[in-house]
This record gives sequence, structure tokens and C-alpha cells, in this order.
Amino acid sequence: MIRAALIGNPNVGKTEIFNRLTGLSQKVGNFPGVTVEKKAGRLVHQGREIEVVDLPGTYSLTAHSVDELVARDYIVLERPEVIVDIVDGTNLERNLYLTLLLLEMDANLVVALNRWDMVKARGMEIDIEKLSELLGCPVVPTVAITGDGLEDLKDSIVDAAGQKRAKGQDAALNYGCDIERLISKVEDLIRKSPALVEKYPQRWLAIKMLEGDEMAMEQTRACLSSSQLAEILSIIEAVEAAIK
Ligand SMILES: Nc1nc2c(ncn2[C@@H]2O[C@H](COP(=O)(O)OP(=O)(O)OP(=O)(O)O)[C@@H](O)[C@H]2O)c(=O)[nH]1
Ligand SMILES: [Mg+2]
Repeated sequence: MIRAALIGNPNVGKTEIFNRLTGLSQKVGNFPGVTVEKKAGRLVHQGREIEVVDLPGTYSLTAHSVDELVARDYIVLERPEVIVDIVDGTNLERNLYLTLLLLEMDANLVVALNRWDMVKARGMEIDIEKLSELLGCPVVPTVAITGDGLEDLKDSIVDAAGQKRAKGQDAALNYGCDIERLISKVEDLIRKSPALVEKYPQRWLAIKMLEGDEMAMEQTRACLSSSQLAEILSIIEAVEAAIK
């Protein structure tokens, strides 16, 4: 079975797409925060069974609210094979922030460029091929309310599941030589704990630690020795000094 998660900013059409894919009828509404819990459904496509999980909307992978925590925990801890990032095509710039964060996860990402009807109606132009090239992942235009593009989206999910997990380093943000060197050092320390390696994407965890993320720090405290922790803390200080 392929496990695929639908993630995206609030009110972009995730649940509308979920309902179309699974035949279920979860609540949709034209305001943010409609979905507050994760919901799972299933479908079969190209003879493959796919479990799709609809998540609450989130702007980032730093948990600022309970809704964001639900989405982030699912992506980080459950590690679905395919992450479908639902993007509001009429609000590309804001939405792509989360997309960049998702590229840091070692996951197979598929971008659904939703509200394609509104993009057209407003005469906006988006070069889908170029966007796909820049992100290094498939980009599929969709209109959740009519179902346009959803067959292509299902094809892309099946294709993505068959691929080796994308390596975050290749496509993700590059933070510049100095910071990248420090990220690698933290990654080396993370690799000393099999439990951490098993549970989290290493680069992602390293970046979260350097951000001072509470959950990341807590997990690490439980899994590394005090001298390893001290080393990480000194790296965090070096990062803080570098970005001042
Ligand atoms: N025109 C148009 N409207 C859409 C499209 N997709 C979703 N909508 C509308 O956008 C609104 C939000 O849809 P939802 O599916 O509830 O969005 P969501 O991302 O699940 O929202 P949260 O759960 O609150 O994060 C609803 O009124 C949908 O009917 C689309 O492709 N085109
Ligand atoms: Mg929803």
C-alpha cells in the first residue's frame, strides 16, 4: 500500500481534493482551519492501493498551534512515502514557503497546483514546467471542485511512490557554506544515534536543532551523550554568531 499525505497552507483545497480522491465527504469551507484532525481514506489507482491522509492546514513545519503540530507530526514521524503539497495557484509566493520546507524532508514530493480555474480566470501565467524543474518534483495543475487534473495527480502519486526517496540535500535550500558546514557537523552527531537516524530525516533534524526547536532538542537530549550534546550546543552558538 502507498501512503500519501495531503499537506498545505490553510484553505487551499486539501479536503476538497481528499474527498474527490477517496469518495468520502469531509467538511470543506471557504475559511482557514476547517480541518482540525487528520483523516484517512483509501483508493485504488493503476491497481495500487493508496491510503490518503488529509491534514489540517499549516504554514510551516514548526509547530505554532495544535493544527500545525498534527500536520508536522504526521509528516515527520509517520514518514509517508509520498507527500502531496497542495498549493493555492493564486497565491504561489506565500504557499511555496512550505514547499521549500517540505523539500528538506527526505520524501517524494508531488505539488498539486490547485485553484487552476482561478489562475486562468484571473489571467495569471504560471510556467508549470519551469516550476517543476526548479523544485525538482512533479507539479500537477488541479481544480479540486471539478476534479480536473486529479487523474494526473493520482498517476504522479503512484510514480512518486516507486521512486527512491529524494535526498533533501540535492534539492533543498542551501544555507551558504558556513551554515552548511555546521549543519553537516550536527548531522554527523545525529548519525551517532541509531534511534535518531531511524526516526527522523537527519538534515531536517539538524536544521530544526539549529533553529532551537523544542521537540528536536528534547528528542536529542534523550538520545545523545552529554558530550555530544555539548558539542551541538557549541555549534548552535556558532550558528547564532554567524547569522548576527
Ligand atoms: N474555485 C476553486 N475553489 C476551490 C478549489 N479547491 C477548493 N476550493 C474551495 O476552497 C475552499 C477551501 O477548500 P477546503 O478543501 O476546505 O480547503 P482545506 O485546504 O482543506 O482547508 P483547511 O482544512 O481549513 O486547511 C472551499 O470553499 C472549496 O470549495 C479549486 O480548485 N477551485
Ligand atoms: Mg481541510
